[in-house]
Amino acid sequence: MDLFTKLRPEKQSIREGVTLLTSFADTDILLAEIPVLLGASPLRRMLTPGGRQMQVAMSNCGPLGWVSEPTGYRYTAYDPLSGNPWPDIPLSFRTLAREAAEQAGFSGFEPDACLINEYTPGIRLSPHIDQDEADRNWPIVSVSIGIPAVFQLYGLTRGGRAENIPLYDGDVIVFGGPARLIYHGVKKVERARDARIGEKRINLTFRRAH
Ligand code: MD6
Ligand code: FE
Repeated sequence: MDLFTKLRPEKQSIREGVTLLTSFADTDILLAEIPVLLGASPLRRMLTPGGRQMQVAMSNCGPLGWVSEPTGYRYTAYDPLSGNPWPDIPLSFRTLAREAAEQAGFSGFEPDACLINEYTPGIRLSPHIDQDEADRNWPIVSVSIGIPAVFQLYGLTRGGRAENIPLYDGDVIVFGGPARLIYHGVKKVERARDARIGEKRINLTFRRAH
């Protein structure tokens, strides 16, 4: 069974540099990898530079992983919890990221970092920009798994009114070009249940960090 038999992907341009690929990812395949990845590098709530604990639980796979610490944000080759390298990005993840980027007009995307975010109902992600990556010509490819969430898009400066984009299991957002440095966040997640993972949303963001 190929992608288009099981899924009905559709491409929407949200604004210049932001492409939404609905129902693009076969999340059963992605979910099969998650326990192995999180077994090696468990989810944890990192500390912000302000010294607070983040609500969203995070981990990484790939040659590099994004970490937040009281000293700042950075990409590391080693999981600070274990001292081991982050687990490899599974082939199915890399293929998905490359194909999604291609659909959005970014050819040859080879991520070296994949941040894994986990939300439970009531959790939100405050507006931020992703600017810890060396080459911002590459997009970020973001994959939603499990219960829905509302992604909020702002502008190039903090504040203002958000454009709300509902994201469902299998949806992929590609975020690059003139939109690479726009503020975005995730609204408080509503209570819902996914048959496979329960009251959870998992988000994968693929990046070219170095
Ligand atoms: C999330 N996503 O959807 C959080 N960042 O859980 C992000 O922060 C994000 O989706 C940059 C590009 C795409 C994203
Ligand atoms: Fe982000």
